[in-house]
Amino acid sequence: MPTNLYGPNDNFDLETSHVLPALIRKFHLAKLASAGDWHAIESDEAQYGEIPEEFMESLIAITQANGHPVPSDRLILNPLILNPAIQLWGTGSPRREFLHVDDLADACVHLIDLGDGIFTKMINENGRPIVNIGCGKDLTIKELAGIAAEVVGYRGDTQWDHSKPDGTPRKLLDIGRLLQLGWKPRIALQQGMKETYSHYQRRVNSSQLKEVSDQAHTANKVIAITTPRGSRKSPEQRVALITGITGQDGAYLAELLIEKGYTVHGIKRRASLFNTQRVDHLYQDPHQEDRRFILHYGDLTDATNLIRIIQETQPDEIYNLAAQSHVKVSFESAEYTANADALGTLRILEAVRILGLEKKTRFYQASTSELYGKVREVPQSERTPFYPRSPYGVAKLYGYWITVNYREAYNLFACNGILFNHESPIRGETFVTRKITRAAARIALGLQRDLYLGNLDALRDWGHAKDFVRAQWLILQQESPDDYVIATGEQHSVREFCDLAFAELGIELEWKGKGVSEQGIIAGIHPSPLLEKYSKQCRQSALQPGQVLVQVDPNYFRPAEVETLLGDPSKANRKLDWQPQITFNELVREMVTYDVHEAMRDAICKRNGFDVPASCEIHM
Ligand code: NDP
Ligand code: GDR
Repeated sequence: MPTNLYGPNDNFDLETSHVLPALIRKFHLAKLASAGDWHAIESDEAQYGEIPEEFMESLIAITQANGHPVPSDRLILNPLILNPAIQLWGTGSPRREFLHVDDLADACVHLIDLGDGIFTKMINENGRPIVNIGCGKDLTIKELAGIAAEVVGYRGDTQWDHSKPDGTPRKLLDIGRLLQLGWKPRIALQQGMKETYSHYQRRVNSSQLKEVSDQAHTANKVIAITTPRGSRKSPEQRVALITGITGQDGAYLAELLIEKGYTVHGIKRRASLFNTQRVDHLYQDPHQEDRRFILHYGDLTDATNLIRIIQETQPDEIYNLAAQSHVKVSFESAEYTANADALGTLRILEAVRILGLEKKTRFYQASTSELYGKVREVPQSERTPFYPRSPYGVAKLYGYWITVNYREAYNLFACNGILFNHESPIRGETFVTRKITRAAARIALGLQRDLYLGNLDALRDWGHAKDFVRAQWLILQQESPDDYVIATGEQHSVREFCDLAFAELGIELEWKGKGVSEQGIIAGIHPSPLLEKYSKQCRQSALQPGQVLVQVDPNYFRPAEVETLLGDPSKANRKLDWQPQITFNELVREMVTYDVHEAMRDAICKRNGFDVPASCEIHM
């Protein structure tokens, strides 16, 4: 019964070999890469089989780190090549015993020579004529790697890839019987490995000679390189899939990608109404040829549907924007929020894996500043610990980590954008900014009496959604997958947002009272260029100083509040070259202007006798 064997003519194929020959070949190739000897690497590949893509990337990185050029057909813009270290599997802690094959042969001859008498005696003693053949000593895989590196002469870095399984912790045969029978191993491990390595090199060299003599073969030699990640298509050839395309970010992102030439597929939930207002301007008739905007019915809670859509569309980039995105609602629909926001993310990642698209498809996860919740430091960066404060935040925490996990476990190009609040004229009406700008416009035009809000002290880092979707795209265009904070680095309170929004309409607010009794009262009415534009069509409402416009309703408080959020976008500034282009004041002005248009339409209808029913939206 032999232990683990090694020796010349072992299997050196990196996908299927045992650990010892794998270590020899890995260190040998890494040594060649350190010396920039790509001719030898190619000969090695021809002799011992294709070098797996991941390992090839390490070789390219080692070559570059040592200041040597990489052959142009190998030059790939792959993010992983940034790591010039040899990856070894597992933790290195399992223990194994190794025996040189020549020792095995020697032991077998020794046993055969012993004659039948000895074996008959053995059977009589315990009925099992089995002799374990090993060297009787084990060592850790880490120690083995140390010997292999020394034997081969590789002096560069190695890293242990803990995502690969270790297997059985220890394997060591009891060779007491073999020793009793008078045989001892002869070949020390280091010596046996040296001999194995010499043999390994001789085989490559002889195949090299053969190669040189075969002119035709040399001229036509094609070495397979699998570099799906490195060779990216031009934007015009790319296909993107956006979940949550009917939402604020989905609409802006679809617009941006179509502008860049992408074909954009979007997943839309089935509803009894169209619910496509935000993307109607992108609509293309299904009968039109070469459509670049295509919607599919789907839902993040339906795995089979997601698999089918991803299979049909074969996306180069997936942007997972779909979510139950309202923090307050998540306290009321906590389970649904977890299903859509947490498991929904997992379902998409799994679909990519099931369909074998790990190398083709890049994945963006809409992570959020709500992960920081009860903030551990100010401002919050990629290194700030998370402390979510709502079922939404907790569900998104799962989404964040499963994205990181799939990146690490399956080498997926999967990234998190940790986005701070971003708003726009098409922001959902129940988020505080839009609630304020919409109410301000309607109050100014006499369509609404006042506005009820929750926590006026809440501080947020508010940016414009247009700037933020640009960051989402940039994150997927980098050489390597990573996570980024996207924020403006500027903070305002809900109260300040109100001041600015009403001021756009010539309404100066002052705040009186404390806590739930605080009120926003008209301190003065000033000319508003925005309203004056419409003065011919619609009379400005008769607002008076002293009138209460904003009040606090505790129903809008959250069971657990995120009081303050302020992002540190320096990594995105540096690595993505991303900066917001729209200021806070411009954002508020754009939102108020849009809502004045909307309110004006209602006001004109009302004045001309048409019904303008109030929205039934449950206010949050
Ligand atoms: P919206 O609420 O405007 O849009 C959410 C989108 O997700 C909508 O298209 C919605 O469809 C869709 N959706 C919801 N549930 C499901 C489901 N079960 N299956 C399929 N689609 C679903 O969000 P935003 O555009 O503002 O945000 C986009 C993403 O970014 C979200 O994941 C959000 O959590 C996250 N985020 C947003 C920030 C912000 O400030 N805006 C900041 C940080 C993160 P429907 O139209 O049918 O409702
Ligand atoms: P947020 O956005 O919870 O930060 O989540 P929202 O606009 O709902 O609240 C911002 C802050 O304002 C306070 N607030 C009110 N909020 C609402 N909605 N309605 C009110 O009347 C009101 N009064 C005060 C809130 O308490 C809160 O402190 C948004 C969503 O887009 C998430 O999907 C996203 O992940 C985060 O931003 C970053």
